[in-house]
Parts: sequence; C-alpha cells; structure tokens
Amino acid sequence: MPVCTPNSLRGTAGVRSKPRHDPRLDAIQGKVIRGERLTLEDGDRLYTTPDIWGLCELADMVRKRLHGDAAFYNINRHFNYSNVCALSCKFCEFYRKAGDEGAYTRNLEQARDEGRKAVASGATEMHIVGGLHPTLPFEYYTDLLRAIREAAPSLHLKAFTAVEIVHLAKIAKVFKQTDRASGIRWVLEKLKEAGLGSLPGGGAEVFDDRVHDEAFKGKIRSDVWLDVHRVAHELGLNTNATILYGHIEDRADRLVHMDMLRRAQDEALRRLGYLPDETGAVTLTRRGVALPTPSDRGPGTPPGANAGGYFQTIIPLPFFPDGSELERLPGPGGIENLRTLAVARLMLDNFPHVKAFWIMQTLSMAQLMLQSGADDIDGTVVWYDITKIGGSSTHQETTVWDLQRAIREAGFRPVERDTLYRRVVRDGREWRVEA
Ligand code: V47
Repeated sequence: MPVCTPNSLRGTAGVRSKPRHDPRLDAIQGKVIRGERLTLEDGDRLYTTPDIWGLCELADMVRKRLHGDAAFYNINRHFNYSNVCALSCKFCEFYRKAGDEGAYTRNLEQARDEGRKAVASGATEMHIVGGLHPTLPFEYYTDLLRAIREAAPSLHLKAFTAVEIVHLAKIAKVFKQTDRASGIRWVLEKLKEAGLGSLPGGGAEVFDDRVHDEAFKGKIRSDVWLDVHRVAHELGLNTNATILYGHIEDRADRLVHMDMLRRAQDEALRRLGYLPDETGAVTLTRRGVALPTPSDRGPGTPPGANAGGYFQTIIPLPFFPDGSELERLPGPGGIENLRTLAVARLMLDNFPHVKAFWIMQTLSMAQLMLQSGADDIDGTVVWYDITKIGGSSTHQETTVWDLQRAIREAGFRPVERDTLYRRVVRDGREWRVEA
C-alpha cells in the first residue's frame, strides 16, 4: 500500500477523514478499474485535482495490476561519445561547440575500454548517446557499436536518440524529406547490423511546435521523432520515450504529448497482433491483457534480434534549469514531478513501464514515485553528463545495494532486469536472463 493513503486512516478516532477528496476522481477511478482509456479532459482533471494522494493511489492501482510488487532496476553504464553538437537547444547544458573548453569526442579505443569496464562491473547494458557532431562520418557510429560489441559482447547497446538517427541519415546522405522512412530505415538497419539493440527515449522533449520553435529550434519535430520510432518498431527494435516538462510548455502540451505517444503505441501493438477496441486503442492496463514479451534470447545472440517492436517505457524528465539558457525558470517542484509521473501512468495505458529516472528525480523522490505509478528506477548509471544536478560532477553512480534498499524501503520487491525487461538471474558478474 502507498505510505500516504489517508483513506486508511478514515474512521480512526481523532483523525479527520481524507481532507481533499475530489469527487471528480470517482468517475475516472471507474474508468481505470474497467481498463478504459482516459480522455484529455480526464487528464486535465488529474492535473488539477487537489487530491494528489487520490491521484497517486489511482496510478498505484494500475501499476500494481501490471507488475504486482515487483520494481525494476538494471546494472548499466552511460557512455557519451561526444558533447559537440551542431544544435544549441535552450534547455541543454550538455552541448559544446568544437574547440570550446570541455568539448570532447571519444575514440574507438576509449569506447572499447568503457565496454570492458562495464562488463567487469557486471553491467548488462550500455546507454550510448551524444551531440549532433558536425563532422564525424557515418562510419564512426557503426565502428563505435562494433568496437564496443567486440570488446563486450554481452552488453545490450541501447544507443542513439531519434534526433541522432536523423542526423546520421543526413550525414550518410540518405535522408529525404519526401520519403523520410527509407533513409531512417537504412540507418537503423546498418546500426542493427553493427550491434544496436534498442533506442533510448531521448530527444522527444515536448511534442508541440510552438514550444519546439522557442526552446529547441532546429531539432526534429514530433512527426519525425515518431517516424524514427515507428521504423525502429517495424524492424523489431524496442524503444523508450521521454517527456521533458517544467520549462516553457504547459500541462495541456504534456497531455497532447502523452496522447500522441499512446497512439503511436496503439499502432505498434496492433502490428504485433494485439486486438484494438472499436476506437483503435489497445490498452494493456485491462485485467487479463498480456504484456508484450521480447523473444530475444539474451547474451550471445545479437542484441535486439526478434526483440519485439514497441515502446517499453515512458520516462518523465523534469527540467533542470542550471547552466542552460533557460536558467531564469524555476523548474518543476516535487509535487509537480509526482503528479506528472502519476498522470503519465494513467494516460499511457498501453505502455508496460513507467520509469522514475533517479538521476533526475533523486533516489528519494523515485521511492515516492514507485508508490505513485512507477515500476522502474533505471540503473547504476555511473557517468551522467546530460544534467549535473546541484553542481554535481559527471560521476553520478549508485550501487545495486542502494537501488535495492530504496525499492524495499518503498515497499516493493527489487527485480533486476535487462534492457528488454527480462528478469536477470545473477551469480556475481555472471548473468543470464530468465527463460
Ligand atoms: O533528450 C536535456 C533531457 C534527455 C535537460 O531511454 C534535460 O532509458 C532535464 O533521454 N533538464 C536525455 N532534462 C536523457 C534520456 C534518458 C535518460 C535515462 C534513460 C533513458 C532511456 C533516456 O535529457 C534529452 C532531454 O530531454 N535533458 N537537458 C535539462 N536541462
């Protein structure tokens, strides 16, 4: 049970009944129990309800229906191959221009070395992203994957956001505005051959053209981001999705973003044979609906082979203003973070997982999020260069022990997963996925 359930105190002598019960949540609760899709208006009610704990309880109900008392983490490493970027997004503190102090680009030997270190630390995954480097050739990226793959064959390579994939299509000169999918497919096929296992969820930001042009001009828009993920799904690759909130967008923009993602997921799940309702929606949060299961056979087989082809998880990312061009903005507070995560769990009824990325949410906040819709807190990470919270360095590592303790303290059972959410059975650094 969530720690904050004033309902459980009802009737206790001397304790007032739930102070902010919002009757508007009752109708939404009925829909959630029946596994019906929530509308944008429902989303607005969830966002404006004063009954934050009622909202968290609803999201927790869905999360428990899907995952019971399991809460997932993984052993992973992040590797940023370069922070040199042709774009200058206002929210980003990561990018540098070539020649700037602190600009870096890693070579293949450094990449191999990172792969070896990751394996030695027991990692199952490497998360690889970087800036849009203006001069590196296409072969750098395939060589990068191959180098890590050779040095560390057991690692799943979750690499390159949709923004990078389009950049690669442009530098390989295969990107055509009139037929975007073919260039994207060409790039993804080459990367898959080189060892790509899945795509991370970055670069989605907020799917609104006004916000886009104000805060991340020059970056791909929502239609192109969704095209990349659709083609990846068609190729059997699983992908993740993010939403970056708490900057210049408003809550309505966030709801539209979530709605666009769940439509894209409807399409992916229909392709996998899930039966839609009369509106075309495929909800996974109905009782008795089986979650998609990747059939990849684990270490030793090419990562990503027959992995499925759908969105695995939504990762709400709170905006951190420090060091960015939007430093004047306050960024979202704790309650807004909790609310957005719970709303995401309820609106995205066809996403199997909701991740509270502890690096951006903090581990303490991730615990509350586990009680409010999240079922995953990401991994050991080690180096993280995209956001450096409170002036922290790029070394942002936590131990498996800390992750497990945080999960247990939140009332859940820690389950180590691989990138594709299969259970990991481990004996020290040796591991395999459960059959
Ligand atoms: O796309 C950049 C965001 C994202 C800031 O797929 C910022 O498993 C907050 O996508 N404040 C990259 N956010 C991170 C990402 C991710 C992280 C963990 C797991 C996965 C996954 C994906 O970080 C970017 C952007 O939206 N970001 N700057 C900032 N100042």
